[in-house]
Formats: sequence, C-alpha cells, structure tokens
Amino acid sequence: MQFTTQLKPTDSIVILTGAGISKESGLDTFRCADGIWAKVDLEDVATPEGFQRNPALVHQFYNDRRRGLLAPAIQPNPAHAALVELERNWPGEVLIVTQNIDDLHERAGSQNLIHMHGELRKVFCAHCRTVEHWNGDLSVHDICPTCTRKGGMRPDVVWFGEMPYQMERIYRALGACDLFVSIGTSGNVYPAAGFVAEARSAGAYTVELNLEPSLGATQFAESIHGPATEVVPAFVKDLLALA
Ligand code: BV8
Repeated sequence: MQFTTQLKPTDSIVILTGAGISKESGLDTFRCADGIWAKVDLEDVATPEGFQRNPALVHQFYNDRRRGLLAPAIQPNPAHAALVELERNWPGEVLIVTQNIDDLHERAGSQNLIHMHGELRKVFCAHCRTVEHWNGDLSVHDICPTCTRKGGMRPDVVWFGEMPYQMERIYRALGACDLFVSIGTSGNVYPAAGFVAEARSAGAYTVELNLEPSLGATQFAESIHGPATEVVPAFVKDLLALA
C-alpha cells in the first residue's frame, strides 16, 4: 500500500465512484456480463434522441430502476459506510463525485457529494426547468407541480450527449487534490474516465479500487483489486491510521 507513504492528514481527497460500489447492495452495473446495457440499448433509453423517439420506453426504464432502488432490500453497503467514516474523520477535505444515480451515498451519510450524472429520485420539467423530488412512476401524462404544464417531465439524469452536472466544481477539485481515488467504475464513460489524467497532471497520487483492472488502470499510480465491500473499508482504515 504505497499510498500511505504519499499523504499527510491535511491533504485533500477526491473520490470518483461508479456502479461497482453499489453492486453488492444489489444494484446492477452497466457493462458486466449481466449488466444493464446487456438488456437494453443505451441509445434507446439514455439519450435525448431516445427520449424524443419513445418517451414511454424511457420512463418505463427509469420507473423500473426507481422502484428497484426503493425496494427495502437495497441498502448502502460497507463500502459506502467506509467513505462516510473517511469524510467524518479525515482532517483534510473529502469530496465524492459519483456517476451513480442511486442515493446510497446519501443514505449511508455522505454529505460532500456531487451526482455528476443526476439522481434517479429527482425529475425536472423541460418547460420550467424546476427539479422535484420524485419517488413514484413518471409518465408523459404527469403535470409539473410548479408550472402545471403537462408533457415536459423527465428523469433528472444526464444522458449521453448531455453536459454532466457541476463540471467546473469537479475540475477545480481535481486540480487541487492530493489523492484521487476511483472506485467501481470501468473507465468507459467520459468526462469521468478522464478525471484520473486531470488529477495526475495536477500532481495528485492516484489509486484505483475495482473488482478488476478498468480501461484506465494503467493511468493509476496504484491499483487495488477486489470487491468494494472488502477493499474500500481496508483502504479507509489505512488512510485513517495516518490521521
Ligand atoms: C458529455 C445516465 C460533453 C444515467 C450515464 C458522441 C456524442 C456525444 C458524446 C460522446 C460521443 N462519444 C463519446 C462521447 C462522450 C460520452 C461517452 O463517454 N460515451 C461512451 C459510451 C464512449 N459521454 C457523454 O455523452 C457525457 N457527456 O460528454 O458531454 C462534455 C464533455 C466534457 C466535459 C463536459 C461535457 C455524458 C455521460 C453520462 C451518460 N449517462 N448514465 C443512468 O441511466 O444511469 S453513463 C452510465 O455509465 C452510467 O450512468 C454510469 O454512471 C456510467 C459509467 O459506468 P460505470 O459506473 O463505470 O459502470 P460499469 O458497469 O461500466 O462498470 C462497473 C465497474 O465496477 C466495472 O469495472 C466492474 O469491474 C466493477 N465492479 C463490479 N462489481 C464490483 C465492482 N467493483 C468493485 N466491487 C464490486 N463488487
């Protein structure tokens, strides 16, 4: 674990998470053999063009995932909990940037958190741009609670070809951090997959925690492979031993 020789307790940490951190909570990943994109074409359900073509199909896709997320069996796992421990006990800043649209980081207790791809339990109105919390199903028939117009409601999720949220704040944090950690992401999707290069060029030490080497594995100074519920708590324990 060379990372422990690279850091001091006042250092700032940026953590990128992907679907792999939620896998052991029971949520599907995207590109594993049994993943989401093996069952549905992302062009049909995760692009503005797909929504334009067939909004009912896209609503069904996110309604099914929202219902799945709200099932009692789906709970944060020890990897989410370890990141809360780190945020609470590391003297320097800890920022989580998640690609995930589930709310397991929040439910575990994380506070300094950015959902760069949006949130499954929020929707927004294309007419008035208001964002609402939403736990039920959504359809083209729903009326915006704010502007009362119909037909404009969509999941508050960033689709392919759309600008991820809070990119300026993310790039600022990447440029200032001393440690960049990537957890449970395959490194397929940009701009998230480019964050390791941003952090490295700003002088950060970079570590990948993943079940297996990601597409960007060679860009990391250090890789630790294994299931998130094992490698993340161990990683946090070693970090907090420095604090
Ligand atoms: C953008 C929606 C401009 C919500 C998602 C042509 C036109 C336009 C854009 C592009 C283009 N060509 C390329 C692009 C860029 C495009 C892109 O990257 N495409 C890819 C497919 C090539 N990106 C975009 O369009 C983005 N916007 O570029 O705007 C811009 C550019 C720069 C700066 C600003 C703006 C928008 C991307 C967002 C798309 N929306 N989701 C939803 O439905 O969820 S992305 C989708 O993939 C998911 O949301 C997820 O967040 C994301 C990444 O997936 P991962 O989280 O990595 O999941 P995956 O299954 O792939 O991997 C899981 C990993 O976990 C694996 O490595 C596995 O080994 C590991 N694992 C499994 N089990 C465990 C585990 N690890 C630990 N423990 C375990 N137990």
